[in-house]
Amino acid sequence: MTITGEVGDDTTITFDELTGMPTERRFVTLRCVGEDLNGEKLDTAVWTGTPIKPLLEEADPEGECGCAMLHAADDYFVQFPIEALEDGFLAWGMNGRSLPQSHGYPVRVLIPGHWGETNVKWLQEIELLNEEMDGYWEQRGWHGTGPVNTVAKLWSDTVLDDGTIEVAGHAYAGTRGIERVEVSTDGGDSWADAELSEPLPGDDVWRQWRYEFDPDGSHEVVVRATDGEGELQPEERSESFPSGATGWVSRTVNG
Ligand SMILES: Nc1nc2c(c(=O)[nH]1)N[C@H]1C(S)=C(S)[C@@H](COP(=O)(O)O)O[C@H]1N2
Ligand SMILES: [Mo]
Repeated sequence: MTITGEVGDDTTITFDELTGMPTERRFVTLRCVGEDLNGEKLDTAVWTGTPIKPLLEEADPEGECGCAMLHAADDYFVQFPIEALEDGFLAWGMNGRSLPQSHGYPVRVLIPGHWGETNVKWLQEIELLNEEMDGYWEQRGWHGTGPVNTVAKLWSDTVLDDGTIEVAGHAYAGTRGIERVEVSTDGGDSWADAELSEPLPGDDVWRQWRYEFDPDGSHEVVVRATDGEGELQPEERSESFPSGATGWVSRTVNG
């Protein structure tokens, strides 16, 4: 891969050089801006790689916009602030194995807390720019380079042996983290706290939640998260286009 454009020094880094750099393992969650509110384009892996910052510092960015365009082997490109890139990670391993082809082999970028599209797979070039330009999805009207929206997903409802119902899912708010998940079993009139999993180590990870209740006929179950800054997930519904779905997930559950 190369670091080019508005830099003091054009830099080329080979795969051997990259994997010889100080190695870290990080849990990181990714979420696609284009997914439905309760969609499943949200998942977590433990990635092996190295921080981008030392490489950037060596290249010595000089551009005026404070922004960079990342280019990939499939002609994909995305642009966002160097500030976000600096916190990024170059990954060549995933879940203890080499990075699968479909997830970006030989190397991909992971940008903490930003939408999936910034996490460039099959990375070839980091180009420092003088002025902002649209990336592949931004040319098509999306606004998917910034921080993710907060979401609590309702991914399972199970009737337990004693007739109790367990509802469960994942909640994610990027680097803001998840502080609380609340569940309503009466369409949003009253709320109770869900049980949360221990946070995974890492600054950009989801959390699992679960909640049990005794059913009484049909229930409109609604779920909402509060992020680590104390901000409640907004109730107002919007489609994923252009800047990610919003609203509270709800589902009818019968006892
Ligand atoms: N090179 C390249 N990187 C890419 C993309 C792509 O099409 N090409 N898609 C992006 C989008 S939109 C998302 S949501 C994530 C998905 O990552 P995953 O395939 O590892 O789940 O990769 C991002 N990186
Ligand atoms: Mo995406």
